[in-house]
Amino acid sequence: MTTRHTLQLAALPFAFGFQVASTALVIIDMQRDFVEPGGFGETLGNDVSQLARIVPTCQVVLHAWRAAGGVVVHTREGHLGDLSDCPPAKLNRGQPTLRIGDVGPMGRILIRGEPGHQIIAELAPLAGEIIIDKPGKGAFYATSLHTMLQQAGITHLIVMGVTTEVCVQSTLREANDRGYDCLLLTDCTNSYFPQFKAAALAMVHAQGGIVGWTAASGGLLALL
Ligand code: TIU
Repeated sequence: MTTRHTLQLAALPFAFGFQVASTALVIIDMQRDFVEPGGFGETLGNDVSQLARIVPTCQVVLHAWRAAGGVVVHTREGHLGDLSDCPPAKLNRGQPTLRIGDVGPMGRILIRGEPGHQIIAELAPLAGEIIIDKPGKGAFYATSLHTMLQQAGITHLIVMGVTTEVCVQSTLREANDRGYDCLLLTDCTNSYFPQFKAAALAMVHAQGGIVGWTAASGGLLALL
């Protein structure tokens, strides 16, 4: 199989056609701040063990995608040390136990370069893979992602990561508006709230794929 061969993946609402050569695997915010205790996710009051459950499946997909020769993009949500890229509306929202920039057990919460900002070891980027540092929920806002994807000839995205209804859904909507065909892998994304995950998945593929496609990873692995 060449990477230019068109593959048809069974998905909702109908088959997702793509070529590996023009598709990127986009892994959203699988960083310690969301997945491990003591980070941003837990300071917001969430049970982070929910998210860790998808890690083995994400790892299998990542290895298969790399073996197939596909482009890989990793994103990380985080801010500059002086918080100049963090709007007060985000900094002051809610009643977290620690705010963005405060010192926690994995360094300063949601700050670039701190231990909590690192992608988890199981999904660590390899040299040559794209890493997008983003200050917002969507991966296209205030980043060079669109330019980098265009330069790489990417038209389709296969998306996984956390959390389904926050950064993943924001990124899918941003990508959809920019003309990308997007597939979300249902067993490679998770939320702190199961009901929000279910609703977000349904919102993506409803109305004939108003935002994109959804499918479990098994079909993709079989094709690759
Ligand atoms: N809180 C929550 O569900 N998510 C985030 O704050 N960021 C991401 O989804 N990455």
